[in-house]
Amino acid sequence: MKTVLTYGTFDLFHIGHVRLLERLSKLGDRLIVGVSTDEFNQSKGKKCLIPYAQRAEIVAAVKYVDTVIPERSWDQKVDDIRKYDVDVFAMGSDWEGRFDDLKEYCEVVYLPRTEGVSTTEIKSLLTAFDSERVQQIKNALDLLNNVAKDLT
Ligand code: C2G
Repeated sequence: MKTVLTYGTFDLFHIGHVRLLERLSKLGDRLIVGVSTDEFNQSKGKKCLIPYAQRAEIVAAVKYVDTVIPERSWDQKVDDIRKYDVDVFAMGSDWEGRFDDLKEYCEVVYLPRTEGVSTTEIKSLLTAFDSERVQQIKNALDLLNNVAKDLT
């Protein structure tokens, strides 16, 4: 039984997360995912929109995932590798090199990120739909129309 372990926030779950989990599942027979708790995310300086319980339930519902555990600190990885007899620790390539110290305990793999999508980009798209922002855009368009009328 070859076990793969990864960690992540998985906020605003998107296709980049799905494609990573799919590829990770192909590295072994069992995929364990540590989902960052809300408290740990605060220590990472990451503001989550979706609370931990929902993020964990969404990841657990993904067919490529066998087990979900809470990620409460940076330092739990070695304990988790031992506890679950992990063969491969894998992350997306934005973490390239950051966890090479774990090579002492298991294989460490970094897989290419899915380009063009991220939780940050989705958040910025959401602000574009913010009603106040829409009103500002409407006001600007009205102004431009009036200027255009004056010029004709
Ligand atoms: N990811 C990806 N492609 C994207 C976005 C994310 O492959 N377009 C990968 C990341 O490389 C990471 C995983 O999906 O391996 C989860 O990404 P995040 O939810 O942003 O997790 P992160 O905040 O990087 O937390 O201890 C490690 C941390 O908990 C990782």
